[in-house]
Amino acid sequence: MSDCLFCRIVAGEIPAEPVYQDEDVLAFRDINPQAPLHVLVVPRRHIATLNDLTPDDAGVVGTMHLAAARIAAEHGLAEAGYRTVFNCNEQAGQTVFHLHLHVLGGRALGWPPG
Ligand code: DGP
Repeated sequence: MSDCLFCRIVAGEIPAEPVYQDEDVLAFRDINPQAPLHVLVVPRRHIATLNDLTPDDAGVVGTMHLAAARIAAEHGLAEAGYRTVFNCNEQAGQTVFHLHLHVLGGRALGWPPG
């Protein structure tokens, strides 16, 4: 989808700071970090929201979580802890409609989120 921001990042048309990639997912630093580590893990294939997942997407969603855990470990956060978040649609604050898993860590994170 040429009008999707994260599709354009995946295609290399818009620069981003990658931290992990494989054949199914790309992870890059959030442009507006909310914690010392704030990475977005996205599927290379366009999926708009969690609501749009099908059973065929189970593998890529698993890969996204494996990437998140790997990134957290590589940044020394496995023991201290970190958070993964999917925002789905407007009331949850989703602003980019290409599925993305936030990986946040490096500070104490409040609960519940706002
Ligand atoms: P969400 O609110 O869950 O849809 O999160 C979207 C995130 O995307 C938000 O934390 C900011 C980030 N973001 C928006 N535009 C860009 C961009 O051009 N580059 C990068 N790296 N991140 C972006």
